[in-house]
Amino acid sequence: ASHTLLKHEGISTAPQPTKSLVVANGGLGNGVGREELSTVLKEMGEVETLLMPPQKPYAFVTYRSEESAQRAHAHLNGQKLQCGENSVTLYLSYVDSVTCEEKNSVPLPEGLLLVEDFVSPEEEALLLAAIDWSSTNDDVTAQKALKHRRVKHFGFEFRYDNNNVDKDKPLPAGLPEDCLPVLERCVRNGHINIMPDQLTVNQYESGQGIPPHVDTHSAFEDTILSLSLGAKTVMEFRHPDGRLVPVVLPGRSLLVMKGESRYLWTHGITPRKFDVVPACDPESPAHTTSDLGPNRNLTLSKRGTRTSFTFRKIRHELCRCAPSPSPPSAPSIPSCHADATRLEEEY
Ligand code: AKG
Repeated sequence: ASHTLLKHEGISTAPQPTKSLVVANGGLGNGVGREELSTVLKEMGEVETLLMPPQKPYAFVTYRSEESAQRAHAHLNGQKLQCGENSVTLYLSYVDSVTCEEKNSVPLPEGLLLVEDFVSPEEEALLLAAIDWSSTNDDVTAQKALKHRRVKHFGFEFRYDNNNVDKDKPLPAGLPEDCLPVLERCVRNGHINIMPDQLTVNQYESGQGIPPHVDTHSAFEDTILSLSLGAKTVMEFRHPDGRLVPVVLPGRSLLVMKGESRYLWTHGITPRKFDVVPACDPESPAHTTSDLGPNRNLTLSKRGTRTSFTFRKIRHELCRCAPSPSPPSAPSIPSCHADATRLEEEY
């Protein structure tokens, strides 16, 4: 294990006992949750820090005393740890220092804003109750069960076959009345300067998601609002140059996409049952899971049912966005000239 850690991860282990250990196979990237690992480590003594770098198969633990570290080494090395349905064998080695490659904090894409607690729990309940998923009014709201979620549309149907809206065919159902106070607040607070007239409600069960896409430039105006209700999820923003910014969307938060975040970056939700999110730290809320100082604690968060309300304003004139500044080697950038921007099959 020591050889592999050095060769593949650049972690050199110490020949003598120290207070810190690397726990090979005990990482988030191996499906090990913070709670489970922390529980067994704490049984060996007082834990000072537990670092779980994202996507890595290992974790680092530092004990208050060397005796505790020795106890952990003696009792946990080679032991199995059960994490849900997953069983892993832990291998522990001493390290002189805990070096977690420090990444600079990743800024949100230009034009992206996340407003936490934008609606109250009462408003959330009201909005969720306003959506009737029983299939009796399928036609009115163009309800569809897609491959990885179900959707309903109000105002205008968004069509996934041509990634567009039929602007001359409004749906019989306008936006639900319960949305109005929320939308008025959006206008009042300057998140959008005109009332939206189109709403897509997406409902995702655990394990579901939405392919990365840019909302069709010619179909909608600049600002797109997405209200998250129910369980939190992680939405991934990708720049054509390869940058990836995963953004945690807590329940009752409002995501405002304008400018580059709306026109250039794709957004999508990977279908999976767990997300890597910052461990609860009320003192330093973090929205991007790439925002990893060496002391950023991460954990696995089990997904539940999430319902999002995406509000948009239909565009009646040509989109005037600037051509995308793509390097020749970059993947094709969604632009007005390449409006079909869903990159994966929806059905
Ligand atoms: C869409 O419907 O096009 C979305 O991007 C939905 C986003 C969300 O679920 O927040």
